[in-house]
Amino acid sequence: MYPIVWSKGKYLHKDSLMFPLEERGLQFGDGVYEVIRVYRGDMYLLDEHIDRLYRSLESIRITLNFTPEEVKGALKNIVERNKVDEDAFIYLQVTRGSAARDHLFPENVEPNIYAYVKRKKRPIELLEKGVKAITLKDERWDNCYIKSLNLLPNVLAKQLAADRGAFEAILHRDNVVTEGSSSNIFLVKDDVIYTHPESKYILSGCVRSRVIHFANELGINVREEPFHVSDIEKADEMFLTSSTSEIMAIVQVNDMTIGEGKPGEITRRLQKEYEKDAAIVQEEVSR
Ligand code: DCS
Repeated sequence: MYPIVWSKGKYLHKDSLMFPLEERGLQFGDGVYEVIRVYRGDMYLLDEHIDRLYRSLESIRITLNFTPEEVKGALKNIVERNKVDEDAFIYLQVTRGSAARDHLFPENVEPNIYAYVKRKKRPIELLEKGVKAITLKDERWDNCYIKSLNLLPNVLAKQLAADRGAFEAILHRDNVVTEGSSSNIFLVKDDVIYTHPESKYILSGCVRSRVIHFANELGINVREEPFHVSDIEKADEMFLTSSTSEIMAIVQVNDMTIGEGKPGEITRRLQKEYEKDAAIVQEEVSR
């Protein structure tokens, strides 16, 4: 982790940032967060992430005492002050604040906010080869559009996937694929891309929206329509998207091979668009 972090208007050394035991994020998961990708020191899709942060905050009735511009400025400052010039991500978290433990909202308590930057290389090998996924019942609550700190079902799903040698768990409600444990899921059939529509059952991914934009630019048909677990066996291609995984082909689901077992044509075209859009320098990509 880079040493300079930002919290509540102050720039501090990471080891000097302290929160009391009675903190709403720690005790109730009463807060929201964002993970923002940084490529060679440039934040990618920053406005989209900050817009979503404020939507999440509004939906759980937290009023942040910083404007979106102030938060963006603070993030730019930690990138600059830490002289971040390589691939990294920013973790940004807001909670309802520090107060004696009580389920009710505390009065006159200001939210806790902090952000740090951490080095993270692109997952080049996985991007080139694709990953395996499993299907799993979506056991989360009904408000998955909120980027809430309550990630227990997501953590358990991701771990179960890893236990079975897979990278991601594809979640489904009544056999309708919603999203991954930490990604959005897409299926390609007959040159049409399908993904779950924006609704309260998925997190509206910043990369998801960008992929839909890329597909439109490339003249590839996108249908934001639900698809079923049973459609997976007929898929030509599948991929997942997230700020840390970018656009990653899913080449196996449970025991089924998807397409030819390697990233398909449409997935690769979208990956190229992503690299252009994020101004990823070419020598980093050995493809
Ligand atoms: N769905 C869920 C449940 C997620 O947790 C994420 C990202 C996404 C979709 C994709 O959203 P973005 O395209 O905006 O990243 N999860 C972040 C996380 O917790 N770690 O890395 C990314």
